[in-house]
Amino acid sequence: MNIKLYSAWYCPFAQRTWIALEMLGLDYTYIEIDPYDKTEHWMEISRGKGQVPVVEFSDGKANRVRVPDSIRSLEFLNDLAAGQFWNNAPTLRADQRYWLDHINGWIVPQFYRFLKAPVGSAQSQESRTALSEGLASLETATVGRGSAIDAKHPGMLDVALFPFAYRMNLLLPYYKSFRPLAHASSLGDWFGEMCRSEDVRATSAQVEYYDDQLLQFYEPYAAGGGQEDVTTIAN
Ligand SMILES: N[C@@H](CCC(=O)N[C@@H](CS)C(=O)NCC(=O)O)C(=O)O
Repeated sequence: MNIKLYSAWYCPFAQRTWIALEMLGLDYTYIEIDPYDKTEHWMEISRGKGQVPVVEFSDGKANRVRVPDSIRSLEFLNDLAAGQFWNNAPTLRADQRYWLDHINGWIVPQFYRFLKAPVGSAQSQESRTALSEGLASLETATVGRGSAIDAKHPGMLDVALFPFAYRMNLLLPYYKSFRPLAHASSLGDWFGEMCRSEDVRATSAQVEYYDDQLLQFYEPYAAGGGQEDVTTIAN
């Protein structure tokens, strides 16, 4: 079995897939790529999407596939390893899916909107409130329940949210003087525990001065630039 992860060290979407590979205990080769450089090779690997992550799989026989997209690759890897990322009960799984859409369609875009908005602007106020409310509803509805956020038994939602929670906690206090994850809260506890996970730490260990490098990478975003499609609200 051969698994390759095409990733970029700074990318939160790719970090989801990377954390999953570690948590599921799969052997893989990490390949660093610049997704913004649309070479013919990269467009072929990414099946025309041009975005990381992409998981490339081959079992050495007839079964091979390239899976672009963070959520689709998480699903694939979880299937491959017969993992426990989804709850087995249909009702709880449906609820997990609901909150996964909430993370992708609301929390993630509001985070980027807030990061990009000029301090003091209407968009800044609006996205800050939307982000805080989005996190609060996730926390109230899911922490401690079988459907969701649980750092002791990480699943789909923990893996999907963590890379963004990490960036929120690092970038927003620095660039926007705002700390969205309160320390004394269930989400704060969840975050602390996820940060201590060996599987999570394995995905930042390769880069020296990781936090400083991330702060530098996101400087253009904090000034209103960077990738645009990440701000699209989907629900
Ligand atoms: N919806 C995609 C988003 C992935 C994404 O936006 N990746 C960024 C890097 S963080 C990328 O590859 N950008 C290159 C581009 O858009 O040209 C996913 O969940 O995997």
